[in-house]
This record gives sequence, C-alpha cells and structure tokens, in this order.
Amino acid sequence: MPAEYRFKIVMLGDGAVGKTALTLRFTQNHFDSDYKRTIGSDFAVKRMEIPQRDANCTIQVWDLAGQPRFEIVRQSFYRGSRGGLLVFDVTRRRTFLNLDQWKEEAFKNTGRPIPLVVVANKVDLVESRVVTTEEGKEYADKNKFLYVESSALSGENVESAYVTLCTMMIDAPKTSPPSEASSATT
Ligand code: G3D
Ligand code: MG
Repeated sequence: MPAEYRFKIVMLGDGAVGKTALTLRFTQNHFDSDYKRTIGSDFAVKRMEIPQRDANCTIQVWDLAGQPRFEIVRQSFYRGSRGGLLVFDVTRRRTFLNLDQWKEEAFKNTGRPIPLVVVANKVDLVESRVVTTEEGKEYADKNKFLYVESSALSGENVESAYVTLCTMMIDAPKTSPPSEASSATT
C-alpha cells in the first residue's frame, strides 16, 4: 500500500513570473492567457502518485494574488505550509534577484526553513532569456533547494516541479510545526 501524504504548499515569487499559470497548468492542464489575473489567496488541490517514494501525495496549492499589503493575509497564506515553489522569470533578472526576499518571508512566516524548489519559468522565451541555467542552479545549490526549468506555456516540466517538491517534503525531517499559540505571539 502506498503511503498517503497531504501537504499545503505556497507559490512564491514576484508578480507576473507565472505562478498562476503554473498552478493552472498543473491542476487543470491548460494555459489560458485570459484567466482571471487573481485567484486571491485561494487554493487548488491535486493528488499525484510519487512512485519514487511509493506514495500518493495530495497537495493544496496556495497562490497569492499581487503584493499583499496586509500582514494578516500573508500569515494565513503561509500558515501550515510545508513547502513552496520559488518562481522567477528567466527573461527578467530582477525576479531572480528577489528570490532571497521571498525565501526570507516564507521562512519567517512558517517559523522554519521549509523545502523549496527553485523554478526558472518561461524557458520557451529562448530569445529574451537573460538568467542562465548555471546561475539558477548555483542559487539553488547554495541554498540546498532543488532546481527545475519550466514553461507553463508549453507545459514542459510543470508537473515535475511539483513532484520534485513532494519528494523533498516527504524526505524532510518530521519536525512538528510551531504551535498556534507560539506562532500567534510572533
Ligand atoms: P503571476 O501569477 O506570477 O503574477 P501569471 O504570473 O501566471 O499571471 O503570468 C504572467 C504573464 O506571463 C501572463 O501573460 C502569462 O500568460 C505569462 N506566462 C506565464 N508563464 C509563462 C511561460 O511559461 N511562458 C510564457 N511565454 N509566458 C508565460 P499576460 O500576457 O497574460 O500578462
Ligand atoms: Mg497570479
């Protein structure tokens, strides 16, 4: 019998890097340039098989719209999340340089270093690419994250980004999350 896992994960990264497009591609297998720009701090759910771990993994993918102004919105977004995709756009260097800020915010709000997968998105835009594979990999290695190059447009490696994160979360040491009481005081 495969083991059953259930994880909440968060989509992290600057505006327009493709967080919503990746989520829709993964959960509904379509790419729609006319979708609603925001799905709020709403979530989508998907169950996957992870044969490498003899497991099934149900993930609740939280995608936060825009830059949330209110700390309280961000707290509920992060609360209980066990991992995340740290997404940047390979055609915009600034989105790559900002990954550290997203990482810090996630660690601060979850109270611990959760597993993250660095996702270099929009690799279909070969002509306008400015961040190289080597740079992306180096950043991921330095932080002990895994690295995937994807295109929500073509679908390339989208599932693989989420599967990779699931294997990391399954393998992560089972430390109990901070209790509600202690996290409420921070
Ligand atoms: P966000 O949720 O991170 O803010 P979105 O980003 O998912 O809304 O994507 C922002 C824009 O990038 C959208 O274009 C979307 O279609 C496009 N996009 C997302 N992923 C890819 C990709 O892999 N390749 C290409 N070529 N484009 C992508 P619009 O024009 O609707 O703003
Ligand atoms: Mg979005």
